[in-house]
Amino acid sequence: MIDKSQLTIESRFEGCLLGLAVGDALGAPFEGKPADDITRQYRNAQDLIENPPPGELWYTDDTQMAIGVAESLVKCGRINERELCKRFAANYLPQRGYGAGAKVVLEAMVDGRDHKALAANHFPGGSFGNGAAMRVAPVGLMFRHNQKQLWQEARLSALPTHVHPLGIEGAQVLALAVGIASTTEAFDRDEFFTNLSDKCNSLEYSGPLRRAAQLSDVRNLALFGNGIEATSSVVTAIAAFGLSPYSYEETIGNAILLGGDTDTIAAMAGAISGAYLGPAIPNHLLENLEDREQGKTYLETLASKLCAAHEKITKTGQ
Ligand code: RVK
Ligand code: MG
Ligand code: MG
Repeated sequence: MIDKSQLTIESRFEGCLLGLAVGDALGAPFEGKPADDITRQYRNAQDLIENPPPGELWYTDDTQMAIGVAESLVKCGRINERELCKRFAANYLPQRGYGAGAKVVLEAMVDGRDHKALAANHFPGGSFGNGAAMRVAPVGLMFRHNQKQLWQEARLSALPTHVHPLGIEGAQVLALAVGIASTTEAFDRDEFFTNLSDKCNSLEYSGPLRRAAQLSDVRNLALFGNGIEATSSVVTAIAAFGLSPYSYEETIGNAILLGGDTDTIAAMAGAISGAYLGPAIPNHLLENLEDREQGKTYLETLASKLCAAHEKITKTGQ
């Protein structure tokens, strides 16, 4: 077992945000492909990590929206709906590739139309896509010291776009996985999955989380799903981390080899892995991550600001 007691909190915040962005960007070229197409090209996770598609690693909506969540937490110290929507609208770039319903809601936000009505009604009962979970990692970091508050704040971070209970709970479970990973010194699989499954309200999450605790063969990871729905991707990402907690490369590589919603499953798995391992992302990937206005350097600074905001709330007991 690897002892993480020497890691600084800040290095875990940075590992998490960069881990999310690199997982998202490396998974993006494979999004929507069947697993067979990817495994014909790559023998295993290590092969994919060592031979990524050529060119810059360009992140998608997952990272773009996680940036908005982190920025709003830095500014307000907690989820403030108004500020969060303001950040989502200011950062919206359609070419990052959004979910079909999320696009409609975000464009209403940008235009100042009634986005709340769209979030509630565009899909009957609201969206159960994984869009609230893919962006929630900063909430897990910010409230890592208080699981009850983490659970409530993750819910608030979902609501502007995802009001379906399964869309919300997916975000809560993923935030909790990040929070626990970021405070864990020596990973204990049973304890990790029991903590998560005990907190769930829905069997859709608690059942697969209990099964993920028993997972030992990567060939069975696909049983957890590779879809765009929160229930077929959130536990998959957590299970990918649980299979290889000692290796960022294995974690995101295995997530991408599943095919389907590769950018998002790798983003979520990468965020958890980075929160646990800190600086563990291979240099050749990190150096290739886009580094313009809100690229690598911006993410590093944002992680540092989020860490300062977290330390402020833990000192003041907010
Ligand atoms: C393009 C029926 C529903 C539903 C409901 C389905 C980006 C719809 C990211 C919908 C992620 C899709 C992903 C995604 C994140 C959701 N009834 N179908 N109640 N709720 N769906 O549109 O932000 O890649 O097919 O809310 O959750 O990389 O289009 O977006 O992979 O799930 O999109 O849900 O998507 P949305 P999102
Ligand atoms: Mg995406
Ligand atoms: Mg995706």
